[in-house]
Amino acid sequence: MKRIATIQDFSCVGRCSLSVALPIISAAGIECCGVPTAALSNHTGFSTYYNRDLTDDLHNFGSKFSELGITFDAIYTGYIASIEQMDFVEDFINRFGRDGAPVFVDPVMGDNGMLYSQITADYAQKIRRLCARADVITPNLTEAFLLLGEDYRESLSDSDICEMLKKLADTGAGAVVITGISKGSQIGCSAYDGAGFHHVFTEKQDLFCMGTGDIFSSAMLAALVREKPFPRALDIAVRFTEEAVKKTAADPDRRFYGVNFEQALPTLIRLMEE
Ligand code: PXL
Repeated sequence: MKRIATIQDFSCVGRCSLSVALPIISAAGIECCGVPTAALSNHTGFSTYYNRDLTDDLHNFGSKFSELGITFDAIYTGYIASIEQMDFVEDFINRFGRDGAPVFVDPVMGDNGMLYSQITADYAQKIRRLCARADVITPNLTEAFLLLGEDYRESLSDSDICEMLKKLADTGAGAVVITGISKGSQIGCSAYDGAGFHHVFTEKQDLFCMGTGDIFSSAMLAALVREKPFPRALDIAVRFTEEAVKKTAADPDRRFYGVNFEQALPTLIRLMEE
C-alpha cells in the first residue's frame, strides 16, 4: 500500500484541508498521513476563528520521522499557515520523499479574485518557489493569476487559459491544472502536462460552494498516486467533485462552508476501481 504525507491545516469545522484530504485519500486506498500546519476552530472563511500555528511542532514531527526512518511515496501540500513554514515544507520534501516521490502542491491562497484571510503578497511570492519544484500544481483561477503576478480576470478565452497554463509550466512545475474555470453553463478545469492540453468540463450547479478545490485536488492526486493516466485522473476528480456538489445542492440543511463530499465517496471508490 502506498503511503503519502499531506501537509496542510486541520480546521475542526468547515470541510477543507486535512478533514477532506484524509477521508478522500483513504477511500482511494492510499495510506494518508496528515501533517498539520495549524489547528483552527473553523476555516478562515467564517466571521471569526481561533488559529494555533504549529510551526514549532512541525519541526518536532520532522525530528521524530527522521529518528524513526519514516519516508513517503508522495508529498501533497495544501494550506500552509505562514511563510516561515514554507522552508519547512521544502526541507520535508528533501528529507522524507522517497526517491522519485512525486510532489503535489495546491497553492491555497484565495478564491473569486480575493485572498483568504492571513495570506499576503509575500506569501504568493514564496509559494512560487515551491510550485517550481512540484510535479503537479492545482491552483484555482485566482491562485493561477497570483502565481503569475497578474491581475485577476474572469472572462478568458480558451487560448488565454492555454497561455496561462504554459506560463505556469515554464516556471518549473511538471504539470499544471487550473481548477474552477467557468464557461457559460459549464464548470471544470484545464491542464497542461508537458505533452498536451486537457480540458474537462461539466454542467455548473446553481450553488456557490466553498472547499471544492481541496476536494478536487485530493481526488486528483490520489488518482495519480494510484497510477491512473493524467487525463483519467482529471476526469475522476471532476466527476467526484461534480457528484459532491450535486449531493450538496440536494441537501435542504446544507451549510455555506462545505461540500457533502462524504455522500460522493462511493462514486470515488467506484471510479478508482474502474
Ligand atoms: O479550502 C481552503 C482553506 C484551507 N484552510 C483554511 C482556510 C481555507 C479557505 O478559507 O481558511 C484554514
